[in-house]
Amino acid sequence: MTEEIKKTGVSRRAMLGGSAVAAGVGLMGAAGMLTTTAQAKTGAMGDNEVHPGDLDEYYGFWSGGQSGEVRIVGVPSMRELMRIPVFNRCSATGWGQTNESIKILTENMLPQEKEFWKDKGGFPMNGDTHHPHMSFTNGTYDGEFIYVNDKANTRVARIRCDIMKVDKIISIPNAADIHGLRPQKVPKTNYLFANGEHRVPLPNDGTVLDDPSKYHAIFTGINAVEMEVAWQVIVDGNLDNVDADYTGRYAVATCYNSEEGVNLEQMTSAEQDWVVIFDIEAIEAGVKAGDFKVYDGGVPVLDGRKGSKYTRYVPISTSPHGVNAAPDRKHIMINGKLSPTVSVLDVTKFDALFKDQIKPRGVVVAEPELGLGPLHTAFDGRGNAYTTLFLDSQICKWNVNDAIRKYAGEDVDPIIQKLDVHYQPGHNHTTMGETLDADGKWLISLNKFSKDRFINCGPLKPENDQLIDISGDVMKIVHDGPTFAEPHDCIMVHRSIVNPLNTYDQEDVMFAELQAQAKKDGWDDIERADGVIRDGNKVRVYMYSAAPSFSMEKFTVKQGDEVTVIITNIDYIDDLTHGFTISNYGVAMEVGPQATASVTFTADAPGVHWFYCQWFCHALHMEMRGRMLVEPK
Ligand code: CUK
Ligand code: CUA
Repeated sequence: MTEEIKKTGVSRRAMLGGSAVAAGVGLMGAAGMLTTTAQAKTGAMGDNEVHPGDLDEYYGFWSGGQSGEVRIVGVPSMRELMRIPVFNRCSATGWGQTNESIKILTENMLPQEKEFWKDKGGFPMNGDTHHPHMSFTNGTYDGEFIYVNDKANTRVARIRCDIMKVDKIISIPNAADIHGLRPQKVPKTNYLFANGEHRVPLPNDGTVLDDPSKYHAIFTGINAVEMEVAWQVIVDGNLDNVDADYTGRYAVATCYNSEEGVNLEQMTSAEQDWVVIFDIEAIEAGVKAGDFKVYDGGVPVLDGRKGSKYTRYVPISTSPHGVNAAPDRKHIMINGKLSPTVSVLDVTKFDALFKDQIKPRGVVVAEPELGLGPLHTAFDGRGNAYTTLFLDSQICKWNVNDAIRKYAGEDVDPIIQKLDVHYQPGHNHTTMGETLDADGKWLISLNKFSKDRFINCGPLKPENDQLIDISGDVMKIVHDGPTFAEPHDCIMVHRSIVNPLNTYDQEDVMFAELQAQAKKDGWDDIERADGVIRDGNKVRVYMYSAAPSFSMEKFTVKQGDEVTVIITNIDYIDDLTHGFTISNYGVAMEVGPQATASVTFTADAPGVHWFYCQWFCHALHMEMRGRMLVEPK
């Protein structure tokens, strides 16, 4: 989130050096000045203490931004518990190297992507995850899946919460650079809504180049069960963030750059941009009626530009950013970014809007002025909203009903408290706050800059996630937590909802192909598969592992063979993961308890190559090793 900085032309350092407010005011006008500031002192460190041996009450799922991963963080202790590789290459687990992960990374690529990546390793090694969200049933989390976008390579991934590994990655055709992503909440997550942020020609095959008037932004509905694109909608402007409502019928996306410009000046010239409201039922009817065209990927693309029956455009001050549906089922917050306001939309007015009984702005029921740079809003389930103010480096707590009363002309101040955070917050989140079960216990502020909060670790500084106790009347910061690039967003889910397995299930679908191959190669049970199968220059090496040894102490192949090593970990107790590393071959993978994993490589280097278990598993872990003997040609 650096739009403000680019717009003002002020360097990050200058922004942080106290001129943030000045720059912001210059940018937004005097109207952006704060009116009231009920500054509360922070303190009371330790309120979030989780003593050794005690467990956290919430699972936090943090996106990893340009690291391409998703992280599991215990809340309120803020301990990082696990990293889930998604779009990145992971040296520890072999994600991006094992045959199983490569299949997931490549099986749903578009034909032209396959062609492009053919000589470049087969798939991209990077990703940019912004928005992790759990699947819903009846408006609250159901513990099944986490979905996350990849802005860098226009993909969406799904993580299985039983094993905390990715099981599906899909490429989104026609769109460019998926940013906003949200699951449908009611009746359940049938759809994921995905915003293609950047505008590109349709099709983007080189026929149209420097003619931005022919570029489009695309909104995508993904069938979340099958993980395939259901339909797409062309919109005016570009798309930023998106949320789904609590009726299941509508999705709302922010648009900055309604000007459809291609440089900063053009993108921020208009006073107003808009949000686009999508009528999902109307879109489904349009697909049924054949009211679409087909470009890449064989998916129906409907025209949702202004005047379409599938969408409505509600004018909002320039460059709105975050979209957040409140747990009152009724209100959706549009965060102003370059405007000091949050616009509150009333979902119950959307029907009338689509019937053209009211003007687009008629769905706006409040627009409180909160401070400089509102980006995202969270909720406590008690009628209060918490908005990050990027430029002011504050969280503003305000009352939604009071804001509505004020908009209607009453003399009330909706702002309850402003709390300094350190520094420049992007997203913020409350425990269960993006569901009907918002419980108002904890608020996290994901701050883009840590500046002086930690000892210096070089020019690249960590970010700073601050945990805030919101259970009382006054917000209190209780913890600073440094993070590596770049958690844009997170969710915090009560631990009663998430129930991961302790060991794999050998019958799991992810092992089906390996089991079928083992059967063909003569083993009824992959747990006992142990031997070398030669098939021309293709060699399959089966072994199993039980602490502290592999079933094979050596195997022999010929230089130039294409070798696939297939390992089943037959240990079935908790916490007994083995690994398989071949030295000087760049090969390493995780083999979890009761899991089977495989890796394929060419045995180019002759000689003796030790393979060893790289996951500390036993007192004799160092001895858990064997030799690959590669005969020279
Ligand atoms: S965006 Cu980064 S702070 Cu990608 Cu959700 Cu708002
Ligand atoms: Cu097995 Cu270390």
